[in-house]
Amino acid sequence: MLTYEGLKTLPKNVAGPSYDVRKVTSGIVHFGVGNFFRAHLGYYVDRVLALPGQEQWGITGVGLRSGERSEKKAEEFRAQEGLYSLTEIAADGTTQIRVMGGLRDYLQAPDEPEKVLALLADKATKIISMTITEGGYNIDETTGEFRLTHPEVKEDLADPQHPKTVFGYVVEGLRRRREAGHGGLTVMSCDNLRHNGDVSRKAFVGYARAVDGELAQWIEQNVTFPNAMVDRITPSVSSEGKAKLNERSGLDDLQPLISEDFIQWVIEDKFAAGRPAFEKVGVEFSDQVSAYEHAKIRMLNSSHLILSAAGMLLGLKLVDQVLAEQPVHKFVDLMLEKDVIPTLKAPPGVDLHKYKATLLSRFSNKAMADQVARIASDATSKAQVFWTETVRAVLSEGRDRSRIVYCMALLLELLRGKTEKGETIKLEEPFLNAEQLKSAASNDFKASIALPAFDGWRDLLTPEIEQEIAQARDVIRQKGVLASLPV
Ligand code: CS2
Repeated sequence: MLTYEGLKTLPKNVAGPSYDVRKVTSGIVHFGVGNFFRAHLGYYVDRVLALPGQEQWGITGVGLRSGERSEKKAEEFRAQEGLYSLTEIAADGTTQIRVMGGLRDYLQAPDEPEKVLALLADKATKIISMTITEGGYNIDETTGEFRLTHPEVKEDLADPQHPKTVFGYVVEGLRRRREAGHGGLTVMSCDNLRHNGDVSRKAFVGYARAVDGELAQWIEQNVTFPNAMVDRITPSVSSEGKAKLNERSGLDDLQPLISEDFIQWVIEDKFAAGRPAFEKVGVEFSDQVSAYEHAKIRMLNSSHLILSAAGMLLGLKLVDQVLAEQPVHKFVDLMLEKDVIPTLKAPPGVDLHKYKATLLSRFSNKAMADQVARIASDATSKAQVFWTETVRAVLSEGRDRSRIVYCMALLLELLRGKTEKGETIKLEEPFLNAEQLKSAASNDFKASIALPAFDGWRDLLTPEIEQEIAQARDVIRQKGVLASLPV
């Protein structure tokens, strides 16, 4: 097992923290300690901690879920005193392995809620960060408002001092902070959302307003919500994957991690209570973040979703395998060239055609073995976040809509939950209820097109377009994905 003591005798091919991990204190509280967070914010924080005078920027992770899996994860983090190894893998298969030391504590909120709230209110906490997934912000795409009717939000609103949701925790923590006179801080979203900071503000202030109008106002005045674009492909790690990573590193790590060697973070420099010296470790500060966010989400994440829907139907497991299918490669390329790039504003100094080429080569990295199922999970929320702007632009500008119509049909087929060969797909759709899942699986086109996946552009769906989607879906069923792609 990986421990402080073990850091003294790491295998030769593994780099360890060059700073004294025990001197690091917690200045960041992070909700949602998944693999992406550990390979992205966790990576940057580890790099920052190696610089002088940064030891106050360690991270305390918070898990909100109860249950066996979450308990096990918490136990493993604690057993390893927050240490974990990251294997970065380049397209040619070369690797770099490093033990990360930024995660200084881990709290299981359902077991120790008061500890979490006290930490959020603590003067030393300067940043509350989160990776709570695209659908996790509880925003109604049609009205753009925070949903106060969500059952768990309703429960928190009925007893705001004993929260369960991230909104309840953060807002109650901020209430205590204000009462203690500890001032505001930064709430920093690390999720793939367009304007993730603005969306967070809407969500947290929306919740706060329902608790206490004055508190909501205090938050608006004292808390900042920087927008950011985050990027690093981080596959899931199965138990076999863990064994392989440990074999390669020579470590006995309970939570080893793999990612590509590419990493990018562009963020607004709006930190209410100070921040780590991120600019010294490769983070880009910009006041034009939205152009980066849009390019990344509309190009990388949107084509990822197409690849994963096609891959699931084809019964393929890995992203590089799907892209190796020529019609799929061609379709994604065409979609980016003809539908996305012409309707997208390039970030300063970025050539979108080159950006596209880099993405396609990142997706083809065999050594990563990135999973189709990972990306296809929560496709309903992802489509709303990743596809909306492109679909809206294509439909409202009267451009050739054959490809986006096909994408919608592909998504409907994925949500039906059957591969081309009729095998059952285990859907992971945490934001669909039983009735919606039933509609998705049915052959009832009207019921499936009513699913929230299409909410971002529902107002633009004419009966004619709906008919085209229904037809495209029939063609996928008759001919299969590869023969039906409009390329
Ligand atoms: C993926 C992302 O889950 C998904 O939908 O597209 O996790 C993707 O790997 C990251 O955003 C890359 O930065």
